[in-house]
Amino acid sequence: MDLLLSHGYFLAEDAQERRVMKPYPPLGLLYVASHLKRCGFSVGVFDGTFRSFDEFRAEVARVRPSVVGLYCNLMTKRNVLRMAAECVSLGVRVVVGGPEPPTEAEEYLARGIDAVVVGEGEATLAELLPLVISKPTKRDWSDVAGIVYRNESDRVVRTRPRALLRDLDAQPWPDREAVDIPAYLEAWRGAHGFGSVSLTTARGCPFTCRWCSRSVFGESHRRRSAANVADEVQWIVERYRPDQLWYVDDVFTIHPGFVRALADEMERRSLRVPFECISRADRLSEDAVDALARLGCKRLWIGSESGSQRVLDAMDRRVTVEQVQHGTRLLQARGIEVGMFIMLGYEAEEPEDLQATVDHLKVSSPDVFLTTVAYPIKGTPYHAEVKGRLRTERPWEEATDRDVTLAGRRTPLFYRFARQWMESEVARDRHWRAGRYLRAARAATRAGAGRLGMALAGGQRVP
Ligand code: B12
Ligand code: SF4
Repeated sequence: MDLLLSHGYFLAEDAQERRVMKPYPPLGLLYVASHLKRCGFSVGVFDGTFRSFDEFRAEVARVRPSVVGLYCNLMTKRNVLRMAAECVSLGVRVVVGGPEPPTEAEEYLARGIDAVVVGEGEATLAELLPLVISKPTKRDWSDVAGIVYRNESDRVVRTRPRALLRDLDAQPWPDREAVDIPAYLEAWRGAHGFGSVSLTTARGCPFTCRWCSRSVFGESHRRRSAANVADEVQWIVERYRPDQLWYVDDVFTIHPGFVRALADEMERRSLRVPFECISRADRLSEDAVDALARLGCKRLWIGSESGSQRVLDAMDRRVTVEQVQHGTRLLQARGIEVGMFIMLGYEAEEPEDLQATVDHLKVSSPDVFLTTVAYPIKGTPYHAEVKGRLRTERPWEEATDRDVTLAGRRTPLFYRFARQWMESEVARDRHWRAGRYLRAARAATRAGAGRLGMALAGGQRVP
């Protein structure tokens, strides 16, 4: 086998993800697999989602591929480094890609990894693989765009950037047959009563939110044609019979004309599959929302982030609180549920901004919202801004960007209380308005405890 592709996500090891139980296979890895197969390479996929690290080790020892290729994001870094070390000890070459490694390529190379792929993996691996396989020790890979590697003199070389794929329709669909999609659907159905399959209609986002990682696609935006997407949906439905889809696009309605064209194309084929997607409130015109409803959109997630315009502007979100509230009304009026992502703890956020967020959540009344505390991801403007204040006690191999704290920011304990207050206070308001007074009283108690905790922990700062 020329290449065994894998990733560092083992569901059994992740208590949080098991609670959520909404697993998807990594689409990017499957895109790389289908592209390379089409180029004539023999490619295997070890999908660790429902398997273990030991099974990965046994698979590599059994198959002895020429190269192992690992997808890595900030959460899976620890496992990916363990997997790479295992391959290196077995004498198997390792190449890594995905959003995380390019930002600290030298660290990965220092651990025996042969090359870090920067950006899209398809064309780069097709060029790099034959060199790694046939001339593993004669390392002059400087002609291969989009990699970082150590040359024969042990010098780290970063080659010129790889041009992005121009025609997404010309790419094969992700190689879903290389993984066990029915097992994913079963996991979903066991936990939620319905099963979901993911796909994407586009790559990249041209917006510039300061905390968002765009290490793979930069600020590009390219999309597939509506007919090509509808062909894939039709195939997924016939092959796997999912109950819903998830379009993983960064901003699904970025181009309202596309959503309209996709709705027309699907109607022509009498295809209507419920789905979830993510978008921005400023890309939700009446027209776009009509098309979403025609397509069968069940829930749209908005990156609302904050109810304070000051904080949104500091994030460079380029959206107003009113746009979020207006978009939410439009969607709910068409029977589409709204989910919101809320971020606490961004730079310069004060308790009055948190209050503004609670007020905003009460006014807009999303069907569901998820809170997270801001963490600076390497390679983003936010990370560059606060770099000097990052603190972590773990060695590089073990620390993810989520383990760092920020000197001068309120403590993690404060944000634990703030999330409790925010979630309970919004729940209290909702129960009260629905006449569920007992539940409102219980939520009020939890909200009060959160408020008290915030007051007690609010004076402390991370040293
Ligand atoms: C869908 C998604 C999820 C889903 C599903 C993940 C999955 N298994 O597919 C869920 C909700 C579970 C998720 C969770 C998280 N996610 Co997420 N997610 C995404 C999202 C929106 C789309 C991923 C995708 O399919 N992209 C499309 C494919 C085509 O792109 P790609 O995966 O990058 O693949 C290309 C290249 O990376 C490369 N490549 C891929 N694999 C390989 C392998 C090799 C060997 C090589 C050489 C190259 C290569 O080639 C591919 C094709 O060109 C991205 C944003 C984005 N636009 O990519 C964020 C993103 C990947 N997520 C991110 C984050 C932070 C998370 C979480 C940590 C959030 C959290 N909960 O705290 C968790 C981590 C969970 C985990 N244990 O892994 C960040 C990663 C940042 C970073 N530096 O690591 C991103 C980039 C969002 C962002 N802009 O900040 N996520
Ligand atoms: S957060 Fe969303 S809109 Fe902002 S840059 Fe990232 S993908 Fe684009």
